[in-house]
Formats: sequence, structure tokens, C-alpha cells
Amino acid sequence: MHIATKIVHGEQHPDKTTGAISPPIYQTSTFAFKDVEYGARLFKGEENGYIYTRLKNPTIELMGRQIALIESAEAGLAFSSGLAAIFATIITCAKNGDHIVCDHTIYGGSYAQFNSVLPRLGIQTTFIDATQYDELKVAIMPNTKMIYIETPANPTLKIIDISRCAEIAKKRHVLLCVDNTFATPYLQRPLEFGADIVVHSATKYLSGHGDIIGGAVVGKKDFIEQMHSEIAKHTGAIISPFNAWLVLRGLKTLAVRMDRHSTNAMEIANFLAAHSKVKRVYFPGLPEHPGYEIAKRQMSDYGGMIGFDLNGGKEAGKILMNSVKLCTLAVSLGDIDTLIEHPASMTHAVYSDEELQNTGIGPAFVRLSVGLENVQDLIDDLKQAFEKIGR
Ligand code: LCS
Repeated sequence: MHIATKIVHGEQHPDKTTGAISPPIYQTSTFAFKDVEYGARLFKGEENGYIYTRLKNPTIELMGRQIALIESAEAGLAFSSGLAAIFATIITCAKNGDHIVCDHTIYGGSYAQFNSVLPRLGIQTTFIDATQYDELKVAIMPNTKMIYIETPANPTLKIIDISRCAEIAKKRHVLLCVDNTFATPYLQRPLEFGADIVVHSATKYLSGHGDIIGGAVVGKKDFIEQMHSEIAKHTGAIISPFNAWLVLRGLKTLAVRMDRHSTNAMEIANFLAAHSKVKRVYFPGLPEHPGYEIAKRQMSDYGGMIGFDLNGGKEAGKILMNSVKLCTLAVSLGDIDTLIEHPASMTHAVYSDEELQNTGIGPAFVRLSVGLENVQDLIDDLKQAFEKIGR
């Protein structure tokens, strides 16, 4: 089955009791037991059924299964946010005294988790540039449990070769975890390139409408079961059934949305590349992007995220972002609406000046999440905002 068909049908079948095409929302905290013995058997795990929504809920389970299906994974688990999904993943793999190797270009909130939360639990992270494969190999220590990467990475759209990282991870007996939020499984399926675990902020393209916060993890059945039974159900970062349903609803249009995000972004990237006030464009679909060849190999299209540096520095960026009318000045990404933001002072404000410099997130760097509007209208909006910058 083609991925676009899997996305529409997938795990979502008409409801067995009513035939409803749209899956029911099991908006309940608890489930009745037919008798005391049955309740006790459920708790002992001798019988399969529902007890309490923090432990298991049919709508939430369906979200995990559907994302697993389109990621080519054996199993999946839904979470209340992307950061909750990442945290549960790490805590499942690592404990006090363990170590993680992480690419240094990741979402600022993820960076804060690695850099300031995990050390409190005795889990240390070494940040490296995962495109420098020798640097990556050297960073792996006997207590390393995981290599963690984002590709394309937030916010610079850096591309990392998943197969090469997977090769290194296998050789050294560590897990490779890929944050696939920017690409989505429609454009890139890291497990097919040897990754062990994929994490998502479902807040973004998966739900697609900018109306929920959610997350997901997919991988091997044993790993997901361990994560559920040992960590997730005891830490409680559960997405609500209604939000899980909104993700399921959004997912149905993932293929058409990603096609449109990608074509709009390609056109805008070309417009920016030709603009006299733009110094550099970061978009993996441009042949001059250093990760272009790898992106072409591991992605079926280049997605809707673009970065660019302005010739006029931070001041020019401020004027541009304050002057757009159709684009909205806001963080988050992957929405229907085009969003524009300044990573150095917003999504990546937790990075030190030195880290911003190391990762190439300069003061004049602007991030654009290209939405589903008419592309000419978006270009016209950017054009009028560029005119405000002056010469
Ligand atoms: N992973 C990536 C790649 C992200 O971009 C984000 C959020 C997360 C994980 C965390 O997901 P959440 O907990 O928010 O669902 N990225 C954001 C951004 O760039 N702007 O605002 C949020």
C-alpha cells in the first residue's frame, strides 16, 4: 500500500459496533469492571482490557498505532507533548550514570531537557556535530546508551545521514533515536534507514492545524511495551482522548498537506535565494545546501521549513518580522498558517552565545514555517516586508 493510502486508511477502520467512519472519542477517565474478579485479572495482566485512561485508552492507543503504521514501526505510544515523548524515551533507555551523544542542533526545549533536566538524574549528554562522523564515534563511551539526532534539524535545517549514524550506533551497541518532527513519516521514515526509535512532536505537522500539544514515540514492540509498562503509565504524560482524536483527524490529510507545504516552501526558498537582502538560505531542497544529496536520498521531498540570514543583520530581521502581515510572528511550526520567528531570541534562547555560534544560529537568522496559503500571497507579503528594511 502506498504511504498516502496508509495515511488515509491505516489503522482507522469503521467502528465495530456502529460503523462510524470517524473513530470514537473515548472521553472517559475510567472503565467499569464487570465484577471484582475481572478487575483483579486486569490489574494482574491476566486479561486484556481497559482500567483507567492513564494506563490505556482506545482513542489514545489508536493514535500510537496509526503513527507506528506510517513510520513502518512495530509499535507506537502517544504522549501529551513532544518533550514528554522524548523524556519517556530517554528514561526508558538510560539511568543514573549513563550517557547520551546528541547532535548540537536540536529544538531549544529538547536541548534544555538534555542539558539541565537529565543531569539532575545523573544522565550526562555530550553535544557534537553528528555530520562529523569521526567526532560522533569518538564521543561514544562505554556507558553511552543512545545517539540522538534531529534531521532536518530545528532551526537550521541541517541534514544528518541517518544510515551512517545507524551503522555507527549498531557497531557500538547503542540506540539511534531520530526526532522526525520536521520531515514527518510521509517524507522520511528513519526506521527504514536503520534508526531504532523515532520521536515526534505531534503538535506540528502530524496534527497539522496548530490546535493541540502532543507527542509520540515509535519503535520495536518490546521497547514500546517496556516504555509503557515501566515509565509512561507511572509518569502520566498522557495525551487527552480528544487531543488524540484531533491528531488522528489531522493525520488523515498529512500527505496532501506535506505536498503543499513542500511545493510552497520550494518556491519561497527560490524567491529568498534570489533576493538582494538575503545573505543565505537554509533549505535542504536547494542544491547549494550542504545536506542536499543526503536529503535527496533519505527524504521524498524537502518539507515546509526554511531558514535565512539577512544581509542587514538582527535589525533587518526585526523589521522584517514586525512588518509581515499574512505571516504570523509566532513559535511552533507545521501549521496551516505560515509562522515566522527569531530562533536566537525565541525557540533557541536557552542556547548560550557560544552554542548559538557553534550551531550557526546567528542573530540575523530567521525561521519560516511555510503554511498552506497561496504561495504568491506569501511571497507578496514577504516582498512588502523586505521593502520596509530599506537599503
Ligand atoms: N522536537 C522538535 C523538533 C520540535 O520542534 C519541538 C517543539 C519539540 C520536539 C517539542 O515538542 P512539544 O513538546 O512542543 O510538542 N518545537 C517548537 C518550536 O520550534 N517552536 O515552538 C515549539
